[in-house]
Amino acid sequence: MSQNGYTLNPLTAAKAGAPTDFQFTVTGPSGKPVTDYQVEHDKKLHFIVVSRDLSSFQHVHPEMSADGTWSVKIAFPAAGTFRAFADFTPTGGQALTLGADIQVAGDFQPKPLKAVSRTSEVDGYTVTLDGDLVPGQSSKLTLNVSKDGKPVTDLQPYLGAYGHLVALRAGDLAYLHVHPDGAPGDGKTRPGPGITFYAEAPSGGDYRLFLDFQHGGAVHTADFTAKAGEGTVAKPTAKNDHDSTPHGH
Ligand SMILES: [Cu+2]
Repeated sequence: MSQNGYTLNPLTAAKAGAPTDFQFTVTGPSGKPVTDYQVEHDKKLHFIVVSRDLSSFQHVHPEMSADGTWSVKIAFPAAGTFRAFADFTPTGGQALTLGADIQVAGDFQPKPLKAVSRTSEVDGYTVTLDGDLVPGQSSKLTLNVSKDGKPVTDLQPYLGAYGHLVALRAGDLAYLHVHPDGAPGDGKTRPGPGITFYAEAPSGGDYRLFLDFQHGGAVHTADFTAKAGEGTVAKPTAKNDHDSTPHGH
């Protein structure tokens, strides 16, 4: 929750159920709330709230008042522990992602992690995942969007991109660094069906991927569970009988 002198401070006691006004500040090295931010992907601050069991995901854009207090309507769907991530760049500083846990009182029934899958169905769309997370290095992931069996080729720009991907490690919710490949209007990035990213998985293991994309005037969120290391083939340690077979590196 603290890095480079910047700290995320939740101010609201969260409750399960109806949307509530959730407030927080980001304090800077001076100890005062930060009020000057650089715009990244059309917004000064991106706020991501997930349940610790990774079954619930929200990506929202709070409004800041003049004193640096951020507010956003959030519904916590059930009791449990949630993690909030604030993704921002203070003016003149480095990009930061700060995280804080939010406790929501009540009976808590953790859900098991969704099974590993390359397909996600959301709002009548089918999204498939090509590519593999590779432990310890950047790897290319392409998400292909289709509807009614046809590739979607008129995705709408949302926050300066055709898609936004958030990737979290199951178990500790480590937040991965993800870069989009290209941007709308750059002359080479097409509005679907494929949306390409480069993601860095810090280790092997299970990850949850959440893709926000816009089509038909609405934002949709597809989710996947992916295993880092799956699909990579171990280097043979000895000469074998299949030297003509290419290995998947
Ligand atoms: Cu955002």
